[in-house]
Amino acid sequence: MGLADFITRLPKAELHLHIEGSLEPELMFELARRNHVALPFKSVEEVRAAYDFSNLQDFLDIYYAGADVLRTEEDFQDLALAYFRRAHADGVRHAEIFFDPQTHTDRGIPMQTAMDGLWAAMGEAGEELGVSSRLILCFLRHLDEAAALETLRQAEPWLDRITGVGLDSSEVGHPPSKFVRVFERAGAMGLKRVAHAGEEGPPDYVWQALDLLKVDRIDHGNRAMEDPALVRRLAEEGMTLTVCPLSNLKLCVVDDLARHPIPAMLDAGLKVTINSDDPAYFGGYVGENYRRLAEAAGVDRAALVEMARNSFTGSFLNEADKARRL
Ligand code: ES4
Ligand code: ZN
Repeated sequence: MGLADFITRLPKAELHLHIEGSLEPELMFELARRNHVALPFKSVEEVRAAYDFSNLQDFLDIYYAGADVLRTEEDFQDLALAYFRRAHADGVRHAEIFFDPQTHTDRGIPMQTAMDGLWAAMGEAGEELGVSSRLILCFLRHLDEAAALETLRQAEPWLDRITGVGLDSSEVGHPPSKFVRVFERAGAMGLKRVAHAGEEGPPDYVWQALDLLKVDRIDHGNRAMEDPALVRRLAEEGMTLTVCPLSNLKLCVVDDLARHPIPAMLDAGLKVTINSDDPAYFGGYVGENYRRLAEAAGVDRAALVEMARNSFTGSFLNEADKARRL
């Protein structure tokens, strides 16, 4: 069997996916038209040409601008359903999706609009595609602690729909320590905890995510490899890392997929998973991330299987559902 078919047939979970980052330029134009929103681009080609990033902030500026076309419950539902269809075609059986409520509430879109649209799509994904899913509410770390606490308070009516909280956006200068009380409260509410750490930020931010935020997973974690004591800690704890190869390439976290840290992470005994992060912006969904990494970095099929297994064991499914989905 060829590599592409092998990867498609491998049962996978996706654990690091920003739903707003799955907004393809075609849907962006459709929603702009539907909602009478002016876009700073004339064509789909012009949008794609703008996706040439030097770092995380370059990307975030355009990602937040794109999200402005999302106005109604139906928009969020269409967005998420399009993601689930593509993920399903790649052999994804379970997806834990991030959303950034502050990106929407700060422009006057009520929390309920995103919550109902995403929830409707999650129901359809389960019924029509057999793809199970969970929702993770992310706090924007460039905003302050009070804003994150207010967001958590606003989410209270939907706690039955939310599995966990995460921390994303501009990393450097916004350490995990800024959100200790937010994550404490989320933990007390029974929510799982994850945080982006060590994408652009130093290994110390990964230590903080573990020790101060008490995270259940680390999102990215690439720069943990600079600190041998941290690598030992992550390996001993069996901590799942949600790594995103094409994101790392597009945001210049790595200069060449052939030098991606995943092979070294696996050698160190880390529980690595492969994910797409913001697939509409970074050039590929999860299958493409597996394929490009395997081809460029010489990761063999046994290692691909190991990472696909890690995606289930590191998921927030209960043990019976993990076994059923695998
Ligand atoms: C993100 Cl790649 C990445 N890093 C941090 N925050 C984000 N939000 C959406 N994509
Ligand atoms: Zn991310």
